[in-house]
Amino acid sequence: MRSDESIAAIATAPGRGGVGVVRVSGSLVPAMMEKILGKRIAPRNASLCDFLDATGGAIDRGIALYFKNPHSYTGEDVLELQGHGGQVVLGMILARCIELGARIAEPGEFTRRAFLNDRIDLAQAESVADLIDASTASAARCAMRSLQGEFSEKVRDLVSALINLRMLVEATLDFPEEEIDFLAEGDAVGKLGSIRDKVNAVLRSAQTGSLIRSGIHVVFAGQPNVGKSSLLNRLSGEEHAIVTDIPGTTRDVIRQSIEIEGIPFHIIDTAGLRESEDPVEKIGIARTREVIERSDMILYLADCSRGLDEEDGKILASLPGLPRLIVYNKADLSGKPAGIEMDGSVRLSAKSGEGIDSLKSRMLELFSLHEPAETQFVARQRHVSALRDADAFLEKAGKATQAEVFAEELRLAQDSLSRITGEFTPDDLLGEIFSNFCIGK
Ligand SMILES: Nc1nc2c(ncn2[C@@H]2O[C@H](COP(=O)(O)OP(=O)(O)OP(=O)(O)O)[C@@H](O)[C@H]2O)c(=O)[nH]1
Ligand SMILES: [Mg+2]
Repeated sequence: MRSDESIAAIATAPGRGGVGVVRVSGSLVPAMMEKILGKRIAPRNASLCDFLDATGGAIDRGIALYFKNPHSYTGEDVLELQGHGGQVVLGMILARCIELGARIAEPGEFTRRAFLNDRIDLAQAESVADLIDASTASAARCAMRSLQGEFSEKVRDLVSALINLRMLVEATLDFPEEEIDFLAEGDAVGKLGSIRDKVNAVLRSAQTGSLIRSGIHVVFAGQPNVGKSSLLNRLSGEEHAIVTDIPGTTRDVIRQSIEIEGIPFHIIDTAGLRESEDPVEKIGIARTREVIERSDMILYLADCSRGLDEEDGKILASLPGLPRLIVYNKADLSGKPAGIEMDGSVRLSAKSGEGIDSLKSRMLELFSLHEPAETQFVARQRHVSALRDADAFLEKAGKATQAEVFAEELRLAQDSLSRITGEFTPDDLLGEIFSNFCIGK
């Protein structure tokens, strides 16, 4: 992948549409413009032009936009040709650009160039893809906030606080005889503590941001016949899962995505857990155990008239230590009111729908997602890990007894944070990040 090559791609989604866009970026753009449009057009003006083939015949007529470097998305010369949105005609325009020396862009290559030319940092570049992939309006708003740089700004604040502290400590290293006094006077330990608090606050936001981006995987577990599939159907509003009064009805893992106050939840209905001799049901139960391991939370369902019995106790003890919510179903049969209990469990009826709102509210509460959308930004697991690493280095710095060690841990913490915005990111990671983008972005 060479940055001195000009790249071209169809930027609009495949299919039919009123308008389709072919985008070109690179140093060949001015020369290409003369050939395709028959003239040079002024930057940042919409020009109605014929798009010409090699013989001078018109392929299409549309709007051409020229962005002169560095004032463009990629920071290079960019030409956008807005033609009619048909795959054949757009393919012909693209082929003409290739004929004139551009090559087909790789996925995310326009955004990668924007990053390499310092138009945006890495967290912002990732939020471009997150905005395109957002599955709820909240996720889109949060991605937009990251794209505007809110998350990057928080990270940069942390980095500059660390740099200040490092300067203080490194000055101490230059005057070793004054070591103790210098650190004490400058309150290095106090400053370290306040930076750690800030790192942890950003970490919590990033964890939430990562859940908003990718959604929360909730697995329904419980004994057979307690109403797991009925609850899935109730929450999704459709009859996805088969419901019968025969215990052991569900065998395959059934997945359905829903939205609660803008947060995506991926609900997974599973085979009821019990000792079974039925070979098919046994496979279903093994699969249940596997998906539980990979989920973010367990919603454990029990029959409200029975409560948690000995068998439930055994099953619960065997489940991994994820956030869990106990739900007592079939409230309609028990005569007890639906709602949230003192211990945080929820009583509801999948059949009548009573108590479903309480359930949704508890699901949000479990992840502190009650008022997320207005201040939140999106984040990725990669960012969460980088913040955790930074915190671990700061913790080690706090235990250091020598100024050299203290300074080194601070440096490592700073490097971890810089991975988020991309000042310190290996090439193969960049390759992986951008390869998940769509073509033309
Ligand atoms: N009265 C009442 N019946 C319910 C309620 N929820 C489920 N049922 C009934 O309970 C039975 C079992 O429901 P399912 O949803 O299939 O239960 P399940 O937990 O998925 O069962 P398995 O797939 O066998 O593990 C069915 O006859 C449902 O109609 C409820 O809230 N009230
Ligand atoms: Mg079921």
